[in-house]
Amino acid sequence: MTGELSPIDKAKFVAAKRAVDFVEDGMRVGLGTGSTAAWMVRCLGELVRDEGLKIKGVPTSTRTAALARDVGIEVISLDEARWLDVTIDGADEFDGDLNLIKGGGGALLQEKIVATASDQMIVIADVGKEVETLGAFPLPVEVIPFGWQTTKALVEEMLISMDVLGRNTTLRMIGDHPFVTDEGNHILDLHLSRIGNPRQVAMVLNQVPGVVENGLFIDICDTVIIGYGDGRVQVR
Ligand code: ABF
Repeated sequence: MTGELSPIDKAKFVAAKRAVDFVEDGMRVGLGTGSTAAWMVRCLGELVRDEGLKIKGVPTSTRTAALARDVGIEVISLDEARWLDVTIDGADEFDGDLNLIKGGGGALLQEKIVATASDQMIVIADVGKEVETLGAFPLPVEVIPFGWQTTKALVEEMLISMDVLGRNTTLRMIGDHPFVTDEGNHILDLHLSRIGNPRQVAMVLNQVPGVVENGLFIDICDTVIIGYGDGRVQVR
């Protein structure tokens, strides 16, 4: 499955492989989105096929659902699962308090719902995702298409009132068209450089009419598994 991996892919793979040690027979498992999570789904599929691991997977995006089915994992909806034993997902950044920025892949809404509906949330990430302070990665904010430009202006006003650095906000595009999430929404990317008070920013962002959810995951992640290019893994 792995062949000759680049250091970054090796780091992602070893973190993903270590994470599946936390998955036991009979578990309902939230399946994350992104390239690191994809390695985890593949590793779980191998255990399902080769060791008869019995799990039910709840995907956090249509692309993760397709991959999970491809590798032989039984996929169910969150409504069928109701609650999950563990969710394993990637991240764009994590800090010392295990607060995260997620949503670089545009799946933050389902990811946050699934992660919150889990007894345990495990983040798998290459060491490059670790930061002192969140914010270098643009913060994704999911907004409904109706009046998105007004929503964008209100978000910018809110940032100014909170004296948050940066404040350059862009509509995420795919080619010439706005990116559309699995729920049919758009994503604003907030280029804030550094977010000194992520808990407060997360709370206030969701008060803005038109904002559906933001990519700050505060007090949701329980464990981070960090992969290194030389094959080392650290569980924190
Ligand atoms: C996903 O994992 C997203 O929330 C986040 O953007 C992504 C990280 O992607 P990758 O693992 O490819 O670096 O859950």
